[in-house]
Amino acid sequence: MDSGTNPPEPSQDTASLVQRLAGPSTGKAGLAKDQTEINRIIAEASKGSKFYENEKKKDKDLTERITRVLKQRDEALQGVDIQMERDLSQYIVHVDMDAFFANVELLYQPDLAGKPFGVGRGVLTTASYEARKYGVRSGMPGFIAEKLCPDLIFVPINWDRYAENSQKVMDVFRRYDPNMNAASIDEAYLNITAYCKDHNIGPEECVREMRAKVQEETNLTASAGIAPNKMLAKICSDKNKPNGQFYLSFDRKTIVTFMHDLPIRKIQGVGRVNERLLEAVGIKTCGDVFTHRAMLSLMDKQFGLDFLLKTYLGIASNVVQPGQREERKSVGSERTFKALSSKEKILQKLEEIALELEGDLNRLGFTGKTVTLKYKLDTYQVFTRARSFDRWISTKKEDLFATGKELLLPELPLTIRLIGLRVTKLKDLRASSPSGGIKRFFEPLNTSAQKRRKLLDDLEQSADLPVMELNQTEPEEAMPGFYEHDEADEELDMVVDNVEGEDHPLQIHATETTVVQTRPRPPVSAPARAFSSRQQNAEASTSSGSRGAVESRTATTSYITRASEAASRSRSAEPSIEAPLDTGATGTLQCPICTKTLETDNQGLNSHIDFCLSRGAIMAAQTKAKSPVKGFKSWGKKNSKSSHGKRKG
Ligand code: TTP
Ligand code: MG
Repeated sequence: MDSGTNPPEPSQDTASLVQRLAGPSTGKAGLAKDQTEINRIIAEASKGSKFYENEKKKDKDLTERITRVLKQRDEALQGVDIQMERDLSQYIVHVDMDAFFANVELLYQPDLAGKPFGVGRGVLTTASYEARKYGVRSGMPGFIAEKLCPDLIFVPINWDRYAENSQKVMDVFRRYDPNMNAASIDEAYLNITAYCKDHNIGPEECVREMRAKVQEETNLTASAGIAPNKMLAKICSDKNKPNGQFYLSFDRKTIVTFMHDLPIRKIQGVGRVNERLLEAVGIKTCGDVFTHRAMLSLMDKQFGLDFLLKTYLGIASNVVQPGQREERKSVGSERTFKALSSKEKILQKLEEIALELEGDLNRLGFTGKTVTLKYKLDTYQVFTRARSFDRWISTKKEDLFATGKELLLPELPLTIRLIGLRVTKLKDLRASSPSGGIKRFFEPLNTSAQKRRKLLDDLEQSADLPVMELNQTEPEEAMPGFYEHDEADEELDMVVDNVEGEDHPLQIHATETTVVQTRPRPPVSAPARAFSSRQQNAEASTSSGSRGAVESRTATTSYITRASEAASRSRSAEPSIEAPLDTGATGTLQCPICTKTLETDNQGLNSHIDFCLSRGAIMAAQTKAKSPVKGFKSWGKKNSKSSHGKRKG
């Protein structure tokens, strides 16, 4: 450093040092406005002293630290650390059967070919691709599907057929990867790296061959995605549906480009709730995550920067393995019915649930420490009451019923439309048995779609479930903080609401097979009716009860919020679409639900219909005109019945 009288040339380094030497009180009141010259004089006067040298060192250390922090910040925001996790060495495949239940039905009823049909009654499990052109889709209540496509043929569910064909399909998949992960009845993840190496073929050829084998052996078509990880493979399997495959090049640039314009909703774990939340902060596509990375880093807790950056970069797990029993977090059973107020009838339902739960716990080989009672009021608010024990509970119906009753009685009188019991804090009673001895079971885990499948299965009261093992497909990482409301519940509500009759003719039993999410639920609201102060603790409050038990209560109101939002939309004009919609072609299309005119293609229209078909919208429509739903009037004209299947009663 220059030791002459002239001040050193100002530079980034010296400027910070000069500032530092000026001391901590440079902001004091009454000082000259421009401190530059004063600071320079102080720096000059201090020069050469030990104090100066020490301050110089400290300034240098701080400057270096700042440089490191800035580098870390930049790397974090660019996802540099995350990029290190990118592994492009494995060929991961997601394969998904096309219109599975529908195409299986076609095997048995070939005259359905080319016709619009749906499988199911109250709620459709799936629809043929012809029916999809009208907006008819899985999870849609039959009465809505019929409005969208008056010629729709309703085919009853034949669960045994799907299970049998699923087994055949999975057997083919297993030849390509013995460790494949059967993610649901018609889809699986595979790692075909070893197979490709052993057979000296490329991944695309391998998958083409596998799909051809499936078709040869089952007469069913499958679509597949090939990518470096499960998330990407799943997105890709949808790209060329039906009967197609999509290969995503295994290079970073292609992957990031692929992700850039992808709607965030396409990501597993981002449902309607998270989609709306992200949209509210400007994130519609995965590319938007990068644009808003600074904001997201500030809101890490709410949005999960790591998950979103990985998503943006197309980084996810490439570990494919069969599902583990340990992943199970709960076993439960619930029933939806027409609203009930009578104590006797409610208790009768509870007893039935306890019996089903006993069966499920024994079948699956679990016990647990916590019993949770769930009920849904006629206002659609959902509450839970739980009791935890310091011992493994008895899985006998009488004991489960007794605990459920203990939790329920203080709540009465109530008017409820759903009651359920669930056991958590599980113990695997078969944990010590050799793996070959484990009775294989058919139990979709975790995702709401899978839950829905089981719900629908029960809804249709089909035969006992055949033996098959399905595995967890919940994304291994997900957005924290926000609870995706289970849309299956809404669909069932819709169906129950549409069943005429004074009594409760439709009773839906759903064996709960979900893995309880570890992410927190949304803020909860106070229950509609007055509770004691202990009970008013909306967030799973705890207090010691008798026998060392812990009680909790939660309430969710997402139904209500959404219903009121949707109800505020107007739908006065008459719909005008009668003909099937062209897939792919963009044009002016009118939404049959809200009657809005849209510049979109068939896919866009379907997404819009999905949105419009929120429970609230239907409820509002029903209130306006009991039957037929107002706004659907012009579609009610044709009413073709089919010999192939039943129409909703
Ligand atoms: P999906 O693979 O989601 O649908 P799909 O096979 O019918 O059609 P795609 O060509 O789009 O893959 O589901 C597989 C089967 O699971 C489906 O045929 C019926 C059943 N299912 C339900 O029962 N309820 C549901 O909500 C969904 C989504 C599927
Ligand atoms: Mg499918």
